Parts: sequence; structure tokens; C-alpha cells
Amino acid sequence: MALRQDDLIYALATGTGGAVAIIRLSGSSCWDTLVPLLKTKKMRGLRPRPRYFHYVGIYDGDSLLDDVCCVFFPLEKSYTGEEMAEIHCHGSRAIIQRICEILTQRGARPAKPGEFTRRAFINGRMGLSQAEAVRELIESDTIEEASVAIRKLQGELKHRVEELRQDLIDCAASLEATLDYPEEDIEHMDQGVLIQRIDSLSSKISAMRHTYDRHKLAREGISVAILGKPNAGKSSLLNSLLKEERAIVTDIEGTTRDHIEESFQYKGIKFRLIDTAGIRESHDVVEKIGIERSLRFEKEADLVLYLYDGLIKVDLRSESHNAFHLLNKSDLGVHEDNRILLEKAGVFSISAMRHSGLEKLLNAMQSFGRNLITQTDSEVPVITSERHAHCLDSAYLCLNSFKDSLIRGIPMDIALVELYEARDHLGQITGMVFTADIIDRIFEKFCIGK
Ligand SMILES: Nc1nc2c(ncn2[C@@H]2O[C@H](COP(=O)(O)OP(=O)(O)O)[C@@H](O)[C@H]2O)c(=O)[nH]1
Ligand SMILES: [Mg+2]
Repeated sequence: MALRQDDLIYALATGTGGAVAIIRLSGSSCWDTLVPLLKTKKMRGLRPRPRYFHYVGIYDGDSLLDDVCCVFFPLEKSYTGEEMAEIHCHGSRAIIQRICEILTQRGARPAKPGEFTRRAFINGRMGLSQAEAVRELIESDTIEEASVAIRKLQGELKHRVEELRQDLIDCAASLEATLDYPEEDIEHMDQGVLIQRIDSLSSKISAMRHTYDRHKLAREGISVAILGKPNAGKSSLLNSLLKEERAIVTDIEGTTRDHIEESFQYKGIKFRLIDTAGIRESHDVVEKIGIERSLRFEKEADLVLYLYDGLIKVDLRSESHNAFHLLNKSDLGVHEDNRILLEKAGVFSISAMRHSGLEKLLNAMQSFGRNLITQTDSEVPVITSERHAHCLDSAYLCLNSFKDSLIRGIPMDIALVELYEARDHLGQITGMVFTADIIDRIFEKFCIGK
């Protein structure tokens, strides 16, 4: 799509089936196209007053099609930065369709997905991160998601990123000056000071980047791997936490050979629970692969639940901070030597079969999870888009190699290239730097009418 277009577009901005439907129009001939279709109660032509609700009839030739309300926006006060109008008609499919047909006859065309917001961006009404926030706001499922999106739409992220970018530009400009006029008495930036400035920028970028990890964890769920020997009761625990018979439970060792993953929520925190193959020496090829996977989950999961048969004397497998230890089968009793373990933090007595001790475990999981996902600094805008996270990563890497070049004594004019690249990666977040390709990819995901 050509970047700047101002032909007349229209789209239904509301869903069908409601009492009222809103058709939006945008383009340079917007008012001239719409006004002739409208008549006041006194059968006079309409003289549109900007941003005023006009109660009028919309006509199909000589016959009245519907009673509607129309609002006209002048280009300097409109969403897209072009002349715009809204027709609020009755929600009948037939009426909506006929209005659209008439608009098409008069030279308008249906808008493509996100085309209104795309125009708003191209015409400088909003930055790219704000345009993306529009979609996030529309698609938000929870008030938390909506509040992150509205902050972004208000320009919080854009301003923060722009501050960082300006800082980089300042840095580069002073270095550039020492290159251009080396013989003049321009104050040379001390290398130590320069490195400090770069470090401070890097740490701001990385703090912003971290919010994405937390956000992603909250959205996708905290991974919790259940590990232990065969027959410890791992599959039983999965079933009782999910409150359904999801995994096969038998007293035959090696029943779970592949892992099973299921999500559940507890007090607002989402978990991805993974039941693994029991860890033991095995010659069965499939079981062996399952066991290797279990060991990988042990390393990679956000939280590991080590499950033991509490009737047997237990050696805790790990003291890691992201591990809980569960002595199972409490309904049958507990080995005398294990009692002392139960006094330690992170050690629980449960019965997966009788569902006892689970609430205490769930509450501990919940507060562990909450700690992982709570954004530590409410001043730092939350990154919710993979694209933004990727831009921050790239900027961070460029700053690192710039610093590296400084330390290695690479000539400044070569090193500076990295600084400019970092600047441009930040610029891609806000849309100060963009390509038609990026723009197309962002807006094709939008819904029509926005
Ligand atoms: N008495 C008792 N038996 C249990 C408990 N949890 C699991 N079992 C039994 O232990 C055996 C192995 O259970 P399973 O969940 O398949 O263990 P996994 O191999 O670790 O997945 C089954 O016979 C279960 O019924 C429990 O809390 N109490
Ligand atoms: Mg099992």
C-alpha cells in the first residue's frame, strides 16, 4: 500500500446486531460526499458544524432511508488527520448495507483493516507504539491489559523511548563534534563519563525489556514442572490440581512416558502445569527420552515441584529458590526421619489422592507466581509487544558493542555506527524510523473500522 493516501474510505466501526451502528468515513472529499445525502427535518440541506451531533435524515435518492445522527470532524481535529465523519444509523443490516452501497456509488471504498489508524500514524496524529496500543486496547481481555494499553495510547512508552533516543543522539552529537573539528578546542568527552552514560542508557533499556518477560509470564502462565521418582504420585497431583482425571494414574512404574501440560488459574495467577516421566534408570527407549525431557524441565521451568513418597526416607533433591518439595501420601503416614524436613520453608505434606494439603501448596505457588510477574517499577512502561521487545534487545546489543569498541580502541567514526544503529532500533518502536513493510505488517492485524 502506498504510504500516504487520502481517497475516501468507509467502514462499519461497530458490530452488527446492535440497536445503533456507526459507519466511519475518512478522506479528503469526506464532507462533500456525505452532505448531499442528508436533509434536516425542514427538508433543508445540511451545513455541517464541526464536532456537533446533527440529527438528520439520510436519503436514498428521494426516499428517506433512515433517521441518523452525523458528526463531522475537520482534519485538524480528527482521528486520522483527514476530514472525517460518522453516521450513527439504526443497526439494521439492510440499512447499513444500503448506506455502504450509496457511499460506494459516490466514489468511496471500504477501508482495509486498521486503515484509519494507519492514516492517523502516517499523518502524524500518533506514534507507532500508540497505534499498536489501539489494537491492544480493543483486544484486551482484562482491566489490567486495558490499563497497560491505555497508558501506551496516551504516549507513555513513546515519550520514554523518545527520551532514551534523544540521549543517544546527544551522545553521538558530542562525539561527532570531536571528530569533525579535532583541532578545535571542543571539550572531549572523557571515556569514563561516556561509558557511564552508555551504561545508564543500557540499564534503562534493560529495565524496560524486563517488563516484557513478566508480562509474557503473566499472559502465558508460569511453568510448573512436577518431578520425582516413578510412583511418587506426580500424575495424581496433576489431576488433583486440575480437578480432573487428565493423566493416567497406575501403580505401574513408568506409566507416564511423555510429558503432559495443562493450564489452570489460582487466585488470578495462571500456571502451566507439566507432569513429567518419573526419573529412574530405564532401558526403554521411549521412557529414556521422557526422562531426558524431565531433566530439561527441571532446568527450564519457572517453578519445580519435587514430589516424594513421604513413607520413604527423603533426601531433598535441590535447595534451589524456585523449588518446592512435596512429601506425598500423607494419608498413609510419614516416615519418622522426614518430620524434621516439614519444618523447612518450601516443604509441604500432601496427599494427592485425598486432595489434602493442596490449599497451602496452591497459596505458596500463588505468591511465588505473583512475585515473578509483578512489575517492580510502576514508573517503567510495560512492554507488551514482541516487536518492541525485539527492538529493545537490538538497541541493547548495539550499545554493548559500542562500549566494547570504545574499550578496544576502535576508531570513533567506526564505533559510532553502532550508536546510530541503537538509535534507529529505538526509533522503530515509536515509528520515528519505519519501513513500508513494517507498517503493512502491523496494520494488517487490525480489525476493519479501526
Ligand atoms: N495412598 C496414596 N496413594 C497415592 C497418592 N498419590 C498417588 N498414589 C498412588 O501411587 C501410585 C502412583 O501414582 P501416579 O500418580 O501414577 O504416580 P507417578 O508415577 O508419579 O505419576 C498410584 O497407585 C496412585 O494411586 C496419595 O496421596 N496417597
Ligand atoms: Mg505419572
